[in-house]
Amino acid sequence: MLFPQQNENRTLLDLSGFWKFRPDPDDAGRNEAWFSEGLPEETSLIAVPGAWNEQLAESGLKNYVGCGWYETTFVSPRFDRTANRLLLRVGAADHRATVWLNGTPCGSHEGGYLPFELDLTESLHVEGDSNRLVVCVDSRLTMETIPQGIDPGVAPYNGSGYDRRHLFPPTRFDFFPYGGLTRPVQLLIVPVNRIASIAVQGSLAGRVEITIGVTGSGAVGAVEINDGDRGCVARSVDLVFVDGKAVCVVDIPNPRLWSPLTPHLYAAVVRLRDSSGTVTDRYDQPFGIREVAIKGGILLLNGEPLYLAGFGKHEDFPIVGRGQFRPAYLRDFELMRWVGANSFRTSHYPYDEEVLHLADRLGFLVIDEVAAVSLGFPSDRFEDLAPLLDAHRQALTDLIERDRNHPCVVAWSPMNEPNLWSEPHYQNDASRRYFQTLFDHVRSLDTTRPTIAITMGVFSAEDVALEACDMIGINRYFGWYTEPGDLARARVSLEKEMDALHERYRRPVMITECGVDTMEGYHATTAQMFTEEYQIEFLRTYASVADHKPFCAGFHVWNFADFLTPQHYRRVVLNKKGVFTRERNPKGAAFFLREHWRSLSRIAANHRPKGQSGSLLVEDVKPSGK
Ligand code: GCB
Repeated sequence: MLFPQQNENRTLLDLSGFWKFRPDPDDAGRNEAWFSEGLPEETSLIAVPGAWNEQLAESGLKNYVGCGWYETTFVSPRFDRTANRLLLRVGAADHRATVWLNGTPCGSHEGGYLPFELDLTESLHVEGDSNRLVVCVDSRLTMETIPQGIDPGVAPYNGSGYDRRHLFPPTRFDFFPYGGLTRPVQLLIVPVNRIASIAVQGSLAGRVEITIGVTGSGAVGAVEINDGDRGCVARSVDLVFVDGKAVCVVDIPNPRLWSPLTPHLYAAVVRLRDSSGTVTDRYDQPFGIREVAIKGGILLLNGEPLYLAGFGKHEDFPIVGRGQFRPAYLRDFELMRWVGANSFRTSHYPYDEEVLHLADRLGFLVIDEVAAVSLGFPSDRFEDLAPLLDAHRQALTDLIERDRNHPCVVAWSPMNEPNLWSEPHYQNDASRRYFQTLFDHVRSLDTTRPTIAITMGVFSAEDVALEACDMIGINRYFGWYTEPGDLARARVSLEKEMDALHERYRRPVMITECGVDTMEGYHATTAQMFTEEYQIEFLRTYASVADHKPFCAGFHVWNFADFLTPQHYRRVVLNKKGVFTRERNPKGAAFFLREHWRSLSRIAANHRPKGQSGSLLVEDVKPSGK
């Protein structure tokens, strides 16, 4: 789905602001027709975008999982209704939304974290009149949604005696289940016959293939490649659309490659013209030219070995929750650059599109993940997995369609830690087929990026999820959840496992998570869990293992910042594994990583984020001082 754009053919109206809001724990709203009569009297105000939980905590919304009704009004804009449509674009409604305009249903959407559009034109009042827009957002999850929820019909304890209800609010995952309209809600006035999709793929030689999808018929198109101040550097011949699609190839002479050090962006400017030659639609699609490949078991960017240094993150901020928070996005990039990271993972769901635009512009690499976290399968029969598999495939399709043009995206992650709870119905032919189908699906949509399977340790190298992927990501907590406090044993376990994975698969292996809960201000002279010194020594241990294995494609610390979790005795409000606090203040580990990553020759010159200084001449890892 195209990111919204304002230009001479497209108008963008922002509906951000304070809307009326009412939670609906009893699901009364539909019976009482709140969608046509408007929300009942006792409503709160709510900021859109923003999760409802923290902003309305005192009204009882802190741990609320259920339906919430939103209402706002807008005046019908002036536009030619024969030639244009008015679309509603929702950046993300977590996790399901139904929309009414002036009491008429306009459609619904399943799945959070990803955008959707609905056509409002037919229900729109005449120009100048006010319209009532009502959106019902439901944050409940089921066993057939991505992410999955907790099935109330299933026995509370799993095969290993682990209580499925152990968290409050109950979730399958270790991050807070925020609900609401978390990303922008916008109105778009777009031509009836319009550009609906653009996929750009460039080769290092400067050959660029552009695939364009359109709605309607009769249009002729053309593409120009713009290179900022240099203006147009290549243009296509006229394109005729067949079945709503056209493909063109253009050559850019002496292409400037995208890399973290030189995040150079071009724009593919696509125009549609009608039979009289008038431009009827235009879309400027940014893209970068770079190549990600795996050769001889090594991950490469533009033909050079790539070492990913960075973090697993979360979209989690005080008060807005998972809501859009632009100043914080920039601050996080500032801090990642300061600390010497060149990459991050969108753990455990697709992030705001604006984050990816920033990563393109600022030169960071991204492992892009869908929200399939801690999967649990309902049976040993592949046929019974169909509803979940459909939702999972759809989430991947939507993610790839949204993000495929971002040069920052270096790999697709179709899941995080399936089988976290040692659920039954795993590690069998049905789950093997499930993963094979998923990875095949990703490859059918994009062959230009590797897939990564991110697993935890129970089945280690035997894990069925690893069989069909291109790269292996391991989340390991030796020295924390196992071998607590014992970093010497942790090192041995980590080395042994990485070597075994390499031996068996000969694919790049990366540490996608490792970390320890750390209370800022706690100190000790000996290895003592929860202290700042322990976090430093833990990360030093993992970094030294990862940095010295040529097949290791990187090392991501869990987590960039402390983040809110559901309530549980093992979390003191937050998961405290952040290298920064939730407010983005550094713990001691931030200074360790800054020194370490700056001295690391494996983060080659062109993979260091722009502005990152440090010697590039060091032959090998230089341990940091202590
Ligand atoms: C993991 C999960 C992550 C958790 C983390 C932890 O393996 O992928 O979601 O937050 O462990 O801190 O336990």
